[in-house]
Amino acid sequence: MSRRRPTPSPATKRSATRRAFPIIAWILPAVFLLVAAAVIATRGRNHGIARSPTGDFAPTVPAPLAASGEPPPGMEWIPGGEFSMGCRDPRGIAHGGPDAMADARPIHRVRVDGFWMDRTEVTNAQFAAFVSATDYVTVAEQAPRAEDFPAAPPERLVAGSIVFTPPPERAPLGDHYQWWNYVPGADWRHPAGPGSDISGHDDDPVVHIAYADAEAFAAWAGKRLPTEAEWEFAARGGLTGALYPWGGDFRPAGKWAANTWQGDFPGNNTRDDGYEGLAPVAMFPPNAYGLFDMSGNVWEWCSDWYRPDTYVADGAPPGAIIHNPSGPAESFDPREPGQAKRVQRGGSYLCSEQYCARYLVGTRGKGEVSSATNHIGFRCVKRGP
Ligand SMILES: [Ca+2]
Ligand SMILES: [Ca+2]
Repeated sequence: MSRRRPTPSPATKRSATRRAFPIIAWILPAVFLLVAAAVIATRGRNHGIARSPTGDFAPTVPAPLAASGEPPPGMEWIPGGEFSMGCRDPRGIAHGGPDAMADARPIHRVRVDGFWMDRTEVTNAQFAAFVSATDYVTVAEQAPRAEDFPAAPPERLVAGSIVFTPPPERAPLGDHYQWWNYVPGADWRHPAGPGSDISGHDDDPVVHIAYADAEAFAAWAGKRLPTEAEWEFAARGGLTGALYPWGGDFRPAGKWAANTWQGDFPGNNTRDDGYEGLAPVAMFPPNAYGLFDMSGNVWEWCSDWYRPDTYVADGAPPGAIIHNPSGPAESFDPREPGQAKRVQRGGSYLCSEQYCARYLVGTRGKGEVSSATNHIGFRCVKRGP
């Protein structure tokens, strides 16, 4: 049997409204508080990044696969799993810098298998052991060949590398020739050129490393260079959409978390983080996977060719999960279309929010494969069980 609800009279409505008012007065603030708490909780889980309406950063899901056997010396187990790869436009956020970082979008879903990764950037001592065992000669130690540089005068075909040389005064940030110089005699043993050396710097990351040098070391060590996806998965340390390998604050608890640049780039380095140039490896806390200096100190080579549209051109439909991506078949950088470039990740001690905020974990860098400088190094990975 159903009972028809009587139509209330205006007086009854007013009476009901008066009765309901205390309830409304109680419910509305409660709903507001619940919504506010949910927003705060969501921001907490995403380490300072508010979710966009598209919800493009989905939770990182580490794989359950555990490491088996003894860890290789100096390496950490990275479990692999699913994560959202890329970076939102960081302009406007604190320390986000002036670059839209368009080459790091769309943010997309990737799965990588588990692997071992060097805990630190490869050091001078480690590279010296490789050279001692193999008599390897780096690209920077070899004179450029005339057939590769037909327009260069013979006196310019001398071995050397590119060294950061800060100008005495403020320089326009659009002209990097103001602070990069090709220095004859600069190489991994002489980071600033002839007259400099690495004595006492065994634990500094090795620099002036061209891509072929990094590959040669990795092969000798029974390792390989990471793919860009492996590198970013490892750098994120299991966090979801975080700005940095350690979370959402550039300086957690007021402490420096990476070796970057403070002061007016490129002429005034205030070295507030304790280091004007290179820091020995592992001077700042590791991320949750036990990896040091994934942000800052030296750039790290990855095995992928660089294209600014890699994430667009992978052709994956929306929602697809790309498994172990290894990058495009060939390099193309519209800014320097004739140069073959590989991906570099993590930024360096020269990264500044004024100029290059690529200490942000999802951002991408690139380098011409034969060009070494005194802020480019690498670390290796090794396939796991
Ligand atoms: Ca510094
Ligand atoms: Ca680094």
